[in-house]
Amino acid sequence: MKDFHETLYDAVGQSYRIDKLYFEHKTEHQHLMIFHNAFLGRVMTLDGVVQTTERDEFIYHEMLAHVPLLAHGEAKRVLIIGGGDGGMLREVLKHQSVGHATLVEIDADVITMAKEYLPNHSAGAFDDPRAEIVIADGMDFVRDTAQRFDVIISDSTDPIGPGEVLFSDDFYAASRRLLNPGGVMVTQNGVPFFQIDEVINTQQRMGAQFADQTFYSAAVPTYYGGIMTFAWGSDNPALRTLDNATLQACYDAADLDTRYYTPEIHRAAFALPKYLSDALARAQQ
Ligand code: AG3
Repeated sequence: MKDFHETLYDAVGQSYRIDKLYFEHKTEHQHLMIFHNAFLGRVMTLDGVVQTTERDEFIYHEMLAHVPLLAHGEAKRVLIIGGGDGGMLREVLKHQSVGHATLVEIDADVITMAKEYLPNHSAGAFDDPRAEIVIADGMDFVRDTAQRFDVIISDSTDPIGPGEVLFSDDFYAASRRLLNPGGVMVTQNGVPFFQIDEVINTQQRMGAQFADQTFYSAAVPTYYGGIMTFAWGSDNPALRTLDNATLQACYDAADLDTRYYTPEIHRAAFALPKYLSDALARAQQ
Protein backbone atom coordinates (compact mmCIF):
# COMPACT_ATOMS: atom_id res chain seq x y z
CA MET A 1 0.00 0.00 0.00
CA LYS A 2 1.08 3.56 -0.71
CA ASP A 3 2.45 5.91 1.94
CA PHE A 4 1.92 9.61 2.39
CA HIS A 5 5.16 11.46 3.11
CA GLU A 6 4.77 14.91 4.59
CA THR A 7 6.91 17.48 2.78
CA LEU A 8 6.79 20.32 5.33
CA TYR A 9 10.45 20.24 6.41
CA ASP A 10 13.56 19.71 4.30
CA ALA A 11 15.70 17.29 6.24
CA VAL A 12 13.08 15.27 8.16
CA GLY A 13 9.51 14.16 7.66
CA GLN A 14 6.76 11.88 8.89
CA SER A 15 4.94 9.28 6.83
CA TYR A 16 1.52 7.68 7.10
CA ARG A 17 0.17 4.52 5.51
CA ILE A 18 -2.71 5.26 3.16
CA ASP A 19 -5.14 2.46 3.94
CA LYS A 20 -7.85 3.89 1.70
CA LEU A 21 -7.73 6.96 -0.48
CA TYR A 22 -11.05 8.82 -0.44
CA PHE A 23 -10.20 11.89 -2.44
CA GLU A 24 -7.26 13.52 -4.14
CA HIS A 25 -7.67 16.64 -6.19
CA LYS A 26 -5.88 19.80 -7.22
CA THR A 27 -8.40 22.46 -6.21
CA GLU A 28 -8.30 26.03 -7.47
CA HIS A 29 -5.99 26.85 -4.55
CA GLN A 30 -4.11 23.75 -3.38
CA HIS A 31 -3.59 19.99 -3.51
CA LEU A 32 -6.19 18.35 -1.27
CA MET A 33 -6.10 14.72 -0.09
CA ILE A 34 -8.34 12.80 2.28
CA PHE A 35 -7.41 9.23 3.18
CA HIS A 36 -7.92 6.64 5.89
CA ASN A 37 -5.15 5.44 8.18
CA ALA A 38 -5.73 2.47 10.45
CA PHE A 39 -4.46 4.28 13.55
CA LEU A 40 -5.45 7.91 12.93
CA GLY A 41 -8.77 7.46 11.13
CA ARG A 42 -9.44 9.95 8.36
CA VAL A 43 -6.62 12.31 7.54
CA MET A 44 -6.76 15.52 5.48
CA THR A 45 -3.65 17.00 3.85
CA LEU A 46 -3.15 20.22 1.89
CA ASP A 47 -0.12 20.72 -0.36
CA GLY A 48 1.62 17.74 1.23
CA VAL A 49 1.09 18.83 4.86
CA VAL A 50 -1.15 17.05 7.40
CA GLN A 51 -3.93 19.42 8.42
CA THR A 52 -6.13 17.29 10.61
CA THR A 53 -6.83 13.69 11.62
CA GLU A 54 -9.88 12.21 13.29
CA ARG A 55 -7.80 10.76 16.11
CA ASP A 56 -6.13 13.90 17.46
CA GLU A 57 -8.07 16.88 16.07
CA PHE A 58 -9.76 17.45 19.43
CA ILE A 59 -6.53 18.70 21.01
CA TYR A 60 -5.94 21.44 18.43
CA HIS A 61 -9.56 22.50 18.03
CA GLU A 62 -10.33 22.60 21.76
CA MET A 63 -7.22 24.60 22.58
CA LEU A 64 -7.64 27.14 19.81
CA ALA A 65 -11.36 27.63 20.58
CA HIS A 66 -11.86 27.27 24.34
CA VAL A 67 -8.81 29.15 25.58
CA PRO A 68 -9.83 32.51 24.02
CA LEU A 69 -13.57 31.95 24.46
CA LEU A 70 -13.43 31.05 28.15
CA ALA A 71 -10.85 33.75 28.88
CA HIS A 72 -13.09 36.30 27.20
CA GLY A 73 -16.03 35.04 29.20
CA GLU A 74 -18.89 36.51 27.17
CA ALA A 75 -18.04 36.24 23.50
CA LYS A 76 -21.11 36.65 21.32
CA ARG A 77 -19.56 37.06 17.89
CA VAL A 78 -16.68 34.91 16.68
CA LEU A 79 -14.69 35.00 13.44
CA ILE A 80 -12.84 31.92 12.19
CA ILE A 81 -10.36 32.40 9.37
CA GLY A 82 -9.76 29.12 7.53
CA GLY A 83 -11.07 26.06 9.31
CA GLY A 84 -12.85 24.61 6.28
CA ASP A 85 -12.90 21.15 7.85
CA GLY A 86 -15.46 22.43 10.38
CA GLY A 87 -13.77 21.23 13.56
CA MET A 88 -13.17 24.73 14.89
CA LEU A 89 -16.73 25.79 14.13
CA ARG A 90 -17.99 22.75 16.06
CA GLU A 91 -15.99 23.71 19.16
CA VAL A 92 -16.90 27.42 18.94
CA LEU A 93 -20.62 26.66 18.67
CA LYS A 94 -20.48 24.49 21.78
CA HIS A 95 -20.57 27.84 23.61
CA GLN A 96 -24.18 28.87 24.15
CA SER A 97 -22.99 32.47 24.63
CA VAL A 98 -21.93 32.58 20.97
CA GLY A 99 -24.82 33.90 18.91
CA HIS A 100 -22.96 34.23 15.64
CA ALA A 101 -19.88 32.59 14.14
CA THR A 102 -18.53 33.62 10.75
CA LEU A 103 -16.18 31.15 9.04
CA VAL A 104 -14.12 32.53 6.14
CA GLU A 105 -12.55 29.79 4.02
CA ILE A 106 -10.70 30.50 0.80
CA ASP A 107 -11.25 27.07 -0.73
CA ALA A 108 -14.86 25.93 -1.20
CA ASP A 109 -13.65 22.43 -2.11
CA VAL A 110 -12.20 21.97 1.38
CA ILE A 111 -15.64 22.51 2.91
CA THR A 112 -17.45 20.34 0.35
CA MET A 113 -15.00 17.47 0.74
CA ALA A 114 -14.78 17.74 4.52
CA LYS A 115 -18.57 17.57 4.76
CA GLU A 116 -18.50 14.43 2.66
CA TYR A 117 -15.42 12.63 4.02
CA LEU A 118 -14.80 14.18 7.46
CA PRO A 119 -18.37 14.56 8.76
CA ASN A 120 -17.31 13.99 12.37
CA HIS A 121 -15.27 17.20 12.29
CA SER A 122 -18.17 19.56 11.73
CA ALA A 123 -20.70 17.24 13.38
CA GLY A 124 -23.54 19.35 11.98
CA ALA A 125 -21.95 22.72 12.76
CA PHE A 126 -22.26 23.93 9.15
CA ASP A 127 -26.05 23.64 9.48
CA ASP A 128 -26.23 25.54 12.77
CA PRO A 129 -28.35 28.69 12.27
CA ARG A 130 -25.68 30.69 14.15
CA ALA A 131 -23.04 29.84 11.51
CA GLU A 132 -22.32 32.00 8.48
CA ILE A 133 -19.97 30.54 5.87
CA VAL A 134 -18.11 32.92 3.58
CA ILE A 135 -15.91 31.72 0.70
CA ALA A 136 -13.23 34.39 0.46
CA ASP A 137 -9.60 35.14 1.08
CA GLY A 138 -9.25 35.79 4.82
CA MET A 139 -7.09 38.84 4.16
CA ASP A 140 -9.71 40.43 1.89
CA PHE A 141 -12.44 39.68 4.42
CA VAL A 142 -10.70 41.28 7.40
CA ARG A 143 -9.72 44.28 5.29
CA ASP A 144 -13.22 44.91 3.95
CA THR A 145 -15.81 43.78 6.48
CA ALA A 146 -17.81 46.20 8.62
CA GLN A 147 -18.64 43.44 11.14
CA ARG A 148 -17.06 43.38 14.60
CA PHE A 149 -16.10 40.37 16.71
CA ASP A 150 -15.25 39.42 20.28
CA VAL A 151 -12.90 36.58 19.37
CA ILE A 152 -10.97 35.96 16.14
CA ILE A 153 -9.42 32.54 15.52
CA SER A 154 -7.00 32.02 12.65
CA ASP A 155 -7.18 28.29 11.85
CA SER A 156 -4.75 28.45 8.98
CA THR A 157 -2.26 26.29 7.15
CA ASP A 158 1.45 26.98 7.51
CA PRO A 159 2.67 30.27 5.99
CA ILE A 160 3.20 28.71 2.57
CA GLY A 161 0.85 29.22 -0.40
CA PRO A 162 -2.62 30.65 0.31
CA GLY A 163 -1.91 30.77 4.08
CA GLU A 164 1.12 33.07 3.85
CA VAL A 165 -0.82 36.33 3.99
CA LEU A 166 -2.44 35.20 7.27
CA PHE A 167 0.93 35.74 8.96
CA SER A 168 1.48 39.28 7.65
CA ASP A 169 1.56 42.67 9.40
CA ASP A 170 -1.48 43.69 7.37
CA PHE A 171 -3.49 40.70 8.51
CA TYR A 172 -2.85 41.28 12.22
CA ALA A 173 -3.55 45.00 11.87
CA ALA A 174 -6.79 44.51 9.97
CA SER A 175 -7.95 41.80 12.40
CA ARG A 176 -7.17 43.98 15.41
CA ARG A 177 -9.43 46.65 13.94
CA LEU A 178 -12.37 44.20 13.90
CA LEU A 179 -12.19 43.35 17.59
CA ASN A 180 -14.65 44.81 20.06
CA PRO A 181 -13.06 46.20 23.26
CA GLY A 182 -11.84 43.32 25.41
CA GLY A 183 -11.53 41.11 22.32
CA VAL A 184 -8.97 38.36 21.78
CA MET A 185 -7.26 37.09 18.64
CA VAL A 186 -5.55 33.68 18.50
CA THR A 187 -3.71 31.98 15.64
CA GLN A 188 -2.18 28.65 14.71
CA ASN A 189 1.53 29.41 14.91
CA GLY A 190 3.44 26.27 13.98
CA VAL A 191 5.75 23.87 15.78
CA PRO A 192 8.53 26.03 17.23
CA PHE A 193 11.14 23.29 17.43
CA PHE A 194 11.12 23.27 13.62
CA GLN A 195 9.58 26.65 12.83
CA ILE A 196 11.20 29.10 15.24
CA ASP A 197 11.17 31.93 12.69
CA GLU A 198 7.41 31.76 12.59
CA VAL A 199 7.18 32.50 16.31
CA ILE A 200 9.72 35.29 16.11
CA ASN A 201 7.97 36.90 13.14
CA THR A 202 4.59 36.73 14.86
CA GLN A 203 5.96 38.22 18.05
CA GLN A 204 7.17 41.16 16.01
CA ARG A 205 4.17 41.56 13.71
CA MET A 206 1.29 40.73 16.06
CA GLY A 207 3.10 42.31 19.00
CA ALA A 208 3.08 45.64 17.15
CA GLN A 209 -0.73 45.60 17.06
CA PHE A 210 -1.79 44.47 20.53
CA ALA A 211 -1.06 45.83 24.00
CA ASP A 212 -0.58 42.25 25.12
CA GLN A 213 0.89 39.56 22.88
CA THR A 214 2.16 36.13 23.85
CA PHE A 215 1.95 32.44 22.98
CA TYR A 216 0.46 29.34 24.55
CA SER A 217 0.91 25.76 23.49
CA ALA A 218 -0.28 22.20 23.20
CA ALA A 219 1.35 19.07 21.84
CA VAL A 220 -0.64 17.80 18.87
CA PRO A 221 0.79 14.38 17.87
CA THR A 222 0.27 14.73 14.12
CA TYR A 223 1.91 18.18 14.05
CA TYR A 224 4.97 16.32 15.20
CA GLY A 225 8.06 17.87 16.74
CA GLY A 226 6.84 18.65 20.26
CA ILE A 227 4.56 21.53 21.16
CA MET A 228 2.63 23.65 18.72
CA THR A 229 2.39 27.34 19.58
CA PHE A 230 -0.77 29.38 19.40
CA ALA A 231 -0.33 33.14 19.22
CA TRP A 232 -2.46 35.29 21.53
CA GLY A 233 -3.19 38.99 21.11
CA SER A 234 -5.44 41.21 23.21
CA ASP A 235 -5.53 44.72 24.59
CA ASN A 236 -6.48 43.36 28.01
CA PRO A 237 -3.49 41.64 29.69
CA ALA A 238 -5.71 40.39 32.53
CA LEU A 239 -7.37 37.89 30.18
CA ARG A 240 -4.36 35.59 30.06
CA THR A 241 -3.64 35.55 33.77
CA LEU A 242 -7.06 34.45 35.01
CA ASP A 243 -6.74 32.16 38.00
CA ASN A 244 -7.88 28.55 38.09
CA ALA A 245 -10.99 29.30 40.14
CA THR A 246 -12.21 31.89 37.62
CA LEU A 247 -11.49 29.60 34.68
CA GLN A 248 -13.16 26.69 36.45
CA ALA A 249 -16.28 28.79 37.05
CA CYS A 250 -16.38 29.82 33.36
CA TYR A 251 -15.83 26.23 32.27
CA ASP A 252 -18.57 24.91 34.54
CA ALA A 253 -20.99 27.63 33.43
CA ALA A 254 -20.29 26.91 29.76
CA ASP A 255 -21.04 23.22 30.38
CA LEU A 256 -18.62 22.06 27.68
CA ASP A 257 -17.90 18.51 26.86
CA THR A 258 -14.10 18.45 26.33
CA ARG A 259 -11.46 15.73 25.99
CA TYR A 260 -8.26 17.77 26.30
CA TYR A 261 -9.14 21.16 27.69
CA THR A 262 -9.30 21.68 31.45
CA PRO A 263 -8.94 24.97 33.34
CA GLU A 264 -5.56 23.73 34.68
CA ILE A 265 -4.35 22.95 31.15
CA HIS A 266 -5.53 26.38 30.03
CA ARG A 267 -3.48 28.18 32.63
CA ALA A 268 -0.43 25.96 32.27
CA ALA A 269 -0.42 26.31 28.47
CA PHE A 270 0.92 29.85 28.78
CA ALA A 271 4.15 28.57 30.37
CA LEU A 272 6.71 28.32 27.57
CA PRO A 273 9.85 26.16 27.47
CA LYS A 274 13.06 28.09 28.00
CA TYR A 275 14.51 27.57 24.49
CA LEU A 276 11.42 29.33 23.20
CA SER A 277 11.22 32.21 25.68
CA ASP A 278 14.98 32.75 25.23
CA ALA A 279 14.61 32.93 21.45
CA LEU A 280 11.73 35.38 21.80
CA ALA A 281 13.65 37.53 24.29
CA ARG A 282 16.75 37.56 22.05
CA ALA A 283 14.66 38.64 19.07
CA GLN A 284 13.36 41.59 21.06
CA GLN A 285 16.78 42.96 21.93
N1 AG3 B 1 -4.17 23.81 10.48
C1 AG3 B 1 -2.87 23.74 11.08
C2 AG3 B 1 -1.93 22.80 10.41
C3 AG3 B 1 -0.53 23.07 10.81
C4 AG3 B 1 0.38 21.99 10.42
N2 AG3 B 1 1.67 22.49 10.58
C5 AG3 B 1 2.69 21.90 11.15
N3 AG3 B 1 2.65 20.63 11.44
N4 AG3 B 1 3.69 22.63 11.40
C6 AG3 B 1 -5.06 22.83 10.90
C7 AG3 B 1 -6.44 23.01 10.39
C8 AG3 B 1 -7.36 22.21 11.23
N5 AG3 B 1 -8.65 22.79 11.32
